Amino acid sequence: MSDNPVTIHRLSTADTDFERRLDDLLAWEGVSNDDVQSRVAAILEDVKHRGDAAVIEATRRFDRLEASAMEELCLSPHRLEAAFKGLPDEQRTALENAAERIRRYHERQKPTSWQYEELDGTVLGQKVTPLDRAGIYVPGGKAAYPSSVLMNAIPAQVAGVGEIVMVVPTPDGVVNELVLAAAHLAGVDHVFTIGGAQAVAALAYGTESVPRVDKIVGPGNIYVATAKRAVFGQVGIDMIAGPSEILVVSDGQTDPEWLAMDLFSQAEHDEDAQAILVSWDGEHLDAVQAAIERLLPTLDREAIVRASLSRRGALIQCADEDEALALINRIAPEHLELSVAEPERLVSEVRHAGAIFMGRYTAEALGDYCAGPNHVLPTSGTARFSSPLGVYDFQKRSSLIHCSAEGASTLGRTASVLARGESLTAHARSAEYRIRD
Ligand code: HSO
Ligand code: ZN
Repeated sequence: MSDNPVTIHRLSTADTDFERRLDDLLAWEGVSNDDVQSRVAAILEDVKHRGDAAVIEATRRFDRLEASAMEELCLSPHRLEAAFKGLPDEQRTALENAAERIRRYHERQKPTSWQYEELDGTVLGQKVTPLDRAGIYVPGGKAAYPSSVLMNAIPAQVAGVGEIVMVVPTPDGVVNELVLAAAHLAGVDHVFTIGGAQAVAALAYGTESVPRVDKIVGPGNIYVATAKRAVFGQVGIDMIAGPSEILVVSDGQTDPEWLAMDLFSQAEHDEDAQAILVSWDGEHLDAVQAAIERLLPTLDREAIVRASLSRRGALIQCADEDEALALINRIAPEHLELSVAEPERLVSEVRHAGAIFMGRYTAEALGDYCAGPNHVLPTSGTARFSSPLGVYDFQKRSSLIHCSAEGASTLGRTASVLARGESLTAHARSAEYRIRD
C-alpha cells in the first residue's frame, strides 16, 4: 500500500485546452489487433469442424482443465442446486432478494403482441416471440460476477426463452459457487465450464454436446469480444462492452466521502474503468479530492483504483448546470449519478446515459446488484444509440398481415402501380389477380 497522492486529472471547462483534454480522456481503443483476430479465427474454424474435440483441446490448453468427454465440462442441475443450497444463509437470502427485484422490474418490460382491424376487414399486427435458445457468456477469473448471471439470465427467462445455455471459463477447474447458485436461481438450463473464443464458437455453431443458440449475450475479454463480433450474423449478439464508467454530477451538497466512494466503486472494476465527477462548485471538488486521498489507502483494491483514477479519472469544474448537462450528453456515460437536490429537472434534459441514478441516496452500487434495472449497459458513448440489456433483447417481432377480399383489391391497385414502376411484373400480376371489378 502506498499513500502517494493520486494523480487524478483536474479539468475546467474554462481551460483553453479543455476540449482536447476531454477527448484524450474519453478515447478508448477497444479494437483487437490482427494477431488476436487470426488466433480467434483459427479457434472458430476448429470448433466449427471438429466440435466437442476442439473445445476439449482448447479448454485443456487455455484453462488447464482436463476432460476426456464433454460431459465432464457440463454441470448438472443438481450441482447448481447444491451450490445454491450450500450458500451461507445471508448470501442465499441476498441473492434471492436481488433476483426477485430484478424479475419484478423486467416483468414490466414485456412487450405485447398487438393488432388492429381496418374498415375493410384487413387485420394488421405484430407478433412477439421469444428466442428459442440464448447463450450467456459469464466471465471467470477477476471479473466473475454472480450479479451478472442474474442480470443476463433473468430477462431471458422473463422473455420466455425456451432454453438458456451458460458458459463460464473455469481455469484449473476452480468453480465459483455463487455463480452456480445464481445460475440455479435464474433458471439457467445448461452450464458448461468452458470459456474464451472456443465457448463462443460452440454456442454459435453448436457441437455434439453444446446446443447451438440464437443469440449470445454477456461480457468477456478481448478474445471473447473478437469471437462475438466474428460470429455475429450467424447468431445475434448483445453488444461489445468496454470498461465500466461512471459520471457523477454534484451540486456541492453531497458528503465528499460518499462521492469519493461512488467513484471508487466503478474504478475498482478495472484499471481501464472511468470515473468522472463534474461540479460547478470548485471548493467542493477540492474537498472530494481530499476525501479521495484520505480513503484510497483504506481500499482493498487500492492498486486498481489508483491506476484507473490516474489513467482515466477526472474532476471537472464547469460553470453551471447547463454546462454539466452539455457534458453529460457529450460523454453519454454508462452510469450517470445526479447527486443534486432536484434530479428531475436535470433528467428531463439528459438525452444520453445507460442508467440514471437520481439524488444523493442513489449510489450506483445499488443498481449494480439489486435495485431492479439491468446492470448490463451501453459503454464508451454507445448510449447515444443503444439501451440497457432487457427482455426485448431476447425476443423478436413478426409482422402480421391478413387481407380481406376487399382489402386485397384496394391494396392490389397500389401494389400493381409500384411493382410496374420497379419492372417487377410478376409482383404486379400477383397483386392484380386479386383486384375485383
Ligand atoms: N458496474 C458493473 C456491474 C457490476 N458491478 C457487477 C458489480 N458487480 C457494470 O455495469
Ligand atoms: Zn459495478
